[in-house]
Amino acid sequence: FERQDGRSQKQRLLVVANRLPVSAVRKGEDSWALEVSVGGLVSALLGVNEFEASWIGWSGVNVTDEIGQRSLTEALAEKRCIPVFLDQETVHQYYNGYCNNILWPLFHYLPLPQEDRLATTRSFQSQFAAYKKANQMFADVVNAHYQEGDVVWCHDYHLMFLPKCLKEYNSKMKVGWFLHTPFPSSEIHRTLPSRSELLRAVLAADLVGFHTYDYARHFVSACTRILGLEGTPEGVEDQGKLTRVAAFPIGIDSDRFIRALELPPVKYHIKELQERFAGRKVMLGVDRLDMIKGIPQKILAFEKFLEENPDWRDKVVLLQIAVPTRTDVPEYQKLTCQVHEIVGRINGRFGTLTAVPIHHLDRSLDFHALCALYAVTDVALVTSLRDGMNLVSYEFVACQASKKGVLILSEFAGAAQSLGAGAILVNPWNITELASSIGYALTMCAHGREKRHHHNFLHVTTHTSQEWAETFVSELNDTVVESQLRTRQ
Ligand code: ADQ
Repeated sequence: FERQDGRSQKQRLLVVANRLPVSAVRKGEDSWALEVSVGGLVSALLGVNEFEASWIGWSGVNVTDEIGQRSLTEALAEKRCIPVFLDQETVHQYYNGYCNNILWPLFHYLPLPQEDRLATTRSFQSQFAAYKKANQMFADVVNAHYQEGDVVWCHDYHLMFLPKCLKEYNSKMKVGWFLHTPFPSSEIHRTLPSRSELLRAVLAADLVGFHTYDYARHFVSACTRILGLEGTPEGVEDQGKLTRVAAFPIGIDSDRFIRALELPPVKYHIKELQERFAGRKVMLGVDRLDMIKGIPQKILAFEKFLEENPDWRDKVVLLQIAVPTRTDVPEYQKLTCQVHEIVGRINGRFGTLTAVPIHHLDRSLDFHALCALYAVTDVALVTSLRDGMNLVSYEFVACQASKKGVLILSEFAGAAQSLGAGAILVNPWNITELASSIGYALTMCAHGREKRHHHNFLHVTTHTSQEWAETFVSELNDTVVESQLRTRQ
């Protein structure tokens, strides 16, 4: 990267996301243990080293004392992380309330039940106020660390207000915003009471990015229909100011997965798993335990498959790894119970004294164990009801160079647009179709599997997270130049 002053050095990048890529656990008054967190954004940005990047976000812990805040700030600095300290009430209203109860379901086309909606509407104003307050707190920290020439990259639905707050501080700051979830149809978005304010806040950014062209189109439609602005092929125009809107499909650091398969601990895990499940086909689901991931639908389809295909009952096993998230939210607790109940019923129906058809783990796996699981899998099941992209499908493909297993993929995941030709696409709401896809995948001939795998592997290894980040940042740099040119004209 060539800086404007002619010095050639890495671009300074401030990545701002709700959560830092590490979780902190307090070990003493001034000592902390830091652990890398699980999640799509973290996985995507782990391999990006093209920039001199610092990460700004909430540490996930409530630290009110000065010693704690100072020592955590120092500990995080070693990981190039800068904390935003949010008080408990703000977290409750902003994060649990506005982000997770309103924006997350709505952006995934999941309206809340009517009675919850009424309760939500009553507390809506206070949650939205907390949302804006929290975004302002993020902006304060960004502004304190910003140096001229930096690029600020805001992430996700938690921080839709941030571009506006940052531009109010400094209109010359280069600000990009990227959404990791789908952006829903404008007809869904328009049900949001704060629809206009949120759209205007995002439009303060210089560049707005989405995983797919469809999400970008929905956003532009929302701006034209709700705000009455003009949509152009480049984005959205408001009184001569253009906000660029485009699709930047995310990827993974595929080399990291491919290299991991050669490591002794991963090889050891692979051997163990092969011995453990010898004579059975392995099906795999890896998800955060979230209603958007379609885990009950996946397991019910597997049950239907076993019901209709008794010959397969002792020849196939489904490993479902579901890392719990948002465990304090009642809907998520209900989902966990529901999944446990279905798994228990199926294992009761089809299990034997020596084997059960479903192994369900409520936890996260370390990277090596995850790679080994991907490598021994015959069929991966990604059945999201909606998903911005879905990186699990990419990770599975990266680890399948020798096995060439089959990917069953929801047509409602963004990944369906990139891996669709190499996967079996399904509507996860249609349990019958899903069950027959399982049979199709398990019996697919080697040639069919190879062809599909080749298509997907090529995509996953050429559309990486590095490329995603570089493309976004370089477009952001260009966009600013363009808008400066516009002002001069
Ligand atoms: P997520 O909803 O978190 O991400 P996804 O893209 O599948 O979904 O990424 C999950 C990540 O967490 C993967 O890297 C996976 O390996 C890891 N993970 C999940 N369960 C795990 C487990 N049990 N053990 C260990 N690791 C686990 C959001 C959006 C997605 C979008 C990403 C990136 O919802 O649609 O693809 O951001 O933009």
